[in-house]
Amino acid sequence: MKEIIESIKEGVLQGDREKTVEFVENAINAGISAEKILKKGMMPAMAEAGRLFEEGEYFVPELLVAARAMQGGMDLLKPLLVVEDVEPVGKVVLGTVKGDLHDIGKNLVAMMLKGAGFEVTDLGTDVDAEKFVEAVKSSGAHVIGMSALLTTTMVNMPVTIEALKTAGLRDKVRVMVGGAPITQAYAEQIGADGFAPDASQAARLALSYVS
Ligand code: B12
Repeated sequence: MKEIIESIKEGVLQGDREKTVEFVENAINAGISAEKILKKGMMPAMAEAGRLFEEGEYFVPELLVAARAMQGGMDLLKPLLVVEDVEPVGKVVLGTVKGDLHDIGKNLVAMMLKGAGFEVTDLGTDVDAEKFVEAVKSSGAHVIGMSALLTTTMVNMPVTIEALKTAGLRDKVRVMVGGAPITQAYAEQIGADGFAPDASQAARLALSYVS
């Protein structure tokens, strides 16, 4: 099993989408759980890509192909993590904030939320405050989740919270935030309801809002 997981890591780090997909298929066929493949294989690989980027060994193109390989593997895992055709436990509007194009973490959060039984409206990346507000209005969401990976874009989280207040929706929806630069302290500072450091804890947090 260790070898299969290592091969997945290599596939992502080399940005080889085809190989990554093949290795993930092998892992699934070998009976390794989707959660384990994600947590032990793909997520550490992306963290390693980040480290190599920080050290100047990887550049944006390497990150892009690694992200594409990761997405290829995630597409295979999605149906295994998501519960279909059950009454949703609640509705979540999710997006990466304005100016920010990072979506791997947000996509994982979406998967885990769906796996926990939520109906998720995924607004994608580069989502401005107005779009979040409109989606909350039209979907009647119980929870809104904002993701930011850049210190320059995390400041758009409080902008959305202000827009929710202006629209008279702040009391109707719980706001949770996450992404690499986000902390519990930052969540409190901007008046969000909660923060989670990873996708499984994000799902647990959202469940705590609807139970
Ligand atoms: C992959 C990547 C990219 C890819 C993104 C591809 C994609 N489709 O997402 C590309 C190449 C496009 C990219 C571009 C850029 N990037 Co970049 N990127 C990364 C990298 C290596 C990994 C991010 C990632 O996917 N991590 C894996 C996922 C699983 O983790 P995660 O996102 O943190 O998500 C988890 C949790 O945070 C949490 N979570 C996430 N969202 C949410 C939401 C909620 C509601 C909750 C509760 C929880 C939650 O759960 C997730 C799953 O467990 C990071 C380095 C790093 N260590 O983070 C840099 C990094 C974020 N990038 C960085 C930079 C500088 C850039 C660029 C500006 C580079 C450039 N010069 O062009 C551009 C900006 C583009 C833009 N406008 O957004 C910097 C940011 C520095 C900073 N402090 O602001 C980092 C930290 C690298 C570095 N050390 O310099 N990047």
